[in-house]
Amino acid sequence: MKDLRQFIQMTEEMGELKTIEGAHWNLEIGAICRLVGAGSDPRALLFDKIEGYKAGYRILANPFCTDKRVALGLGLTVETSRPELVRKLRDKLNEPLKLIPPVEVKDAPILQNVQTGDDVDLFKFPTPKWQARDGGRYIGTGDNVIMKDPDEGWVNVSTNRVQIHDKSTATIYFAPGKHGGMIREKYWKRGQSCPVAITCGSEPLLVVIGSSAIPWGMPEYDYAGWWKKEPLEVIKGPTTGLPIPAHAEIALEGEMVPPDVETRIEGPFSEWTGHYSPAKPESAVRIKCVLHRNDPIILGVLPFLGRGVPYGHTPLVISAQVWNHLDRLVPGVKGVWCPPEFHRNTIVISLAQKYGGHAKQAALGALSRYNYSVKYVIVVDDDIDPYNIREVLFALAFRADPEKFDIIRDSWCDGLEPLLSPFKRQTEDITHTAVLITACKPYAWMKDFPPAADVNVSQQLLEQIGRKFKGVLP
Ligand SMILES: Cc1cc2nc3c(=O)[nH]c(=O)nc-3n(C[C@H](O)[C@H](O)[C@H](O)COP(=O)(O)O)c2cc1C
Ligand SMILES: [Mn+2]
Repeated sequence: MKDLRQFIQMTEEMGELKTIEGAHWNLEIGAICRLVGAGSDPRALLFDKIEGYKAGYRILANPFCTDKRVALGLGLTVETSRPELVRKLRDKLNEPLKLIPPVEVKDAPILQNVQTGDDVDLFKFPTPKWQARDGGRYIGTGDNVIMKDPDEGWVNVSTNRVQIHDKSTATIYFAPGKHGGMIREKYWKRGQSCPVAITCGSEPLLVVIGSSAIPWGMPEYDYAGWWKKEPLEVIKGPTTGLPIPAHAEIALEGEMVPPDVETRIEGPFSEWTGHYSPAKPESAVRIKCVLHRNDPIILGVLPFLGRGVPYGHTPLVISAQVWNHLDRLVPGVKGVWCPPEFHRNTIVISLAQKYGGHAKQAALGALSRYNYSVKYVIVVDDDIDPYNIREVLFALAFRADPEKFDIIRDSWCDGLEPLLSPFKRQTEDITHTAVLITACKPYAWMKDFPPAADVNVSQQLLEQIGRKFKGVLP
C-alpha cells in the first residue's frame, strides 16, 4: 500500500466504507463520526462535498474502528479474531529488524500543487471543528510531524494533533518526554526556530508507526521501510529540505518559533482520555509552504472516539510490543492485552505462575517496556481470558488483595491526564501514580486456593442434558 487512496479502495472492497456528502465542517462531521463509530456498523467515513468547500476536497475518518481495518492498515492479512491479529502482529514485530532508509524521488503526487508566501492558506482544506468545546479546527489527527534532530541528524516522525489558527499559523501538541518535543527544544536552546513538516493524510501505516513507542534515535521512516520491506518514497521538502512522503495527501512546511517569540493558545481538544485537554500557550508554527495532491484527503483519527467506541490500533500495538518483550524476560506468559475499555492506560497479563515473585516480575517487565501513561498493570492467572473484560474484572474482584497493590509514584504520563492537579501542571510535574496488581492466586498457597466455578459445561453433561431435555431447552 502506497497511499491513503489505496486504503480507501480496499476498505470499500471489504464493504466497510460509507461516503457522506454535504456535511458541514463545523461539528457535523465530528458528530457523524461519533454516531457511526459507536453504532453497530462502524464503517470508515469518506466525507465529500463538504459545505463551503470544493467537491473532491475530502476527509477520511474512523479508519481503525474495526479489527479488520486495523489489520489492513498494519499490512497484515485481515483477521476477524483479535487473538489471531495480536499473534500476527507479534510475529511481524519479531522479524529481525533491518532498517531500510527512504529513497528520494523528484516526481511525486504531493508536488501536484505547491503554494508558498502569500498563497499559503490553511483554510483551503475543509478542516473540521470536531467537538463542541474544541478550541478550534484540527487538521492534524491522523497525521505525521516530521523533524530532524539537529545534533544527531536522524529524522523523527510522530503523530501529534495540529490546530490551525489563521491562514498561515498552526500549533502542535507534544507530550513531555516524547521525541518530537525534545527535538524542538534543542533548536530553541540555540535560539533557532525548529523546521517542521506535517502531513495530514497518508497510508495509515505511517500513523501506526508515528504513534508507536519505538526508541529514541530510530528514524520512523527507516522503520516503516523495514515494516513494508521496501523503502518509503519521499521528496525533499521545497522550503525545509525535510523528507516528505511522496504519496501523502497534504503537507505543511514551516517552523516552530521559540515560545518567547510567539505562542498561540492551543486546545482544548477532546482527547483519548475521554476528557478535554486544557488550553495552554504553544509555540506558533509559521507555515511557509503548502503542498497537496489534486483533490486532497485529510485523514481523521479521532482520539475522542475512545470514550464509547471500541476503537484503535494502539491497544494492539502496545499488547504485541509488551508480550514480545515479556517473552524474552519470563516464562509462562499466555496473553497480554491492553483493553480498550480502559482506554490505553491498563495492561493485562495472563500468566501461568511457576515460582514465587513470577507475577510481580512480569508486571515490572511490562511497565519497563511500556510505561507512558500506564496506570494499571494487572496480572491474572492463565484461566482468565485477558480479552474478556468481564473475566479480568472477576479476577480483580476475587483474586486481587488491595493490601498487596504496589504503588509506583511519579510515573511518566501524558500532559492530558485528567488527574493532574493545577499545581502539578504549574510546576510541570507531569507524572502520575501507577499500580501493579497481582489479581492472581497467591503463589505460596495456590494449591489450596478454592477451585473456580465451572464456566463451561462438560461435553458429556452437555450431551446428557441435550438428550434429556430435547425440545425443552433452547
Ligand atoms: C491519533 C493519535 C493522536 C496523537 N496525538 C498526540 C499529540 O497530540 N501529542 C502527543 O504528544 N502524542 C500524541 N499521540 C501519541 C504519539 O503519537 C506517540 O506518543 C508517539 O510515540 C510519539 O512519537 P515520538 O516519541 O517519536 O515523538 C497521538 C497518537 C495517536 C494515535
Ligand atoms: Mn520517535
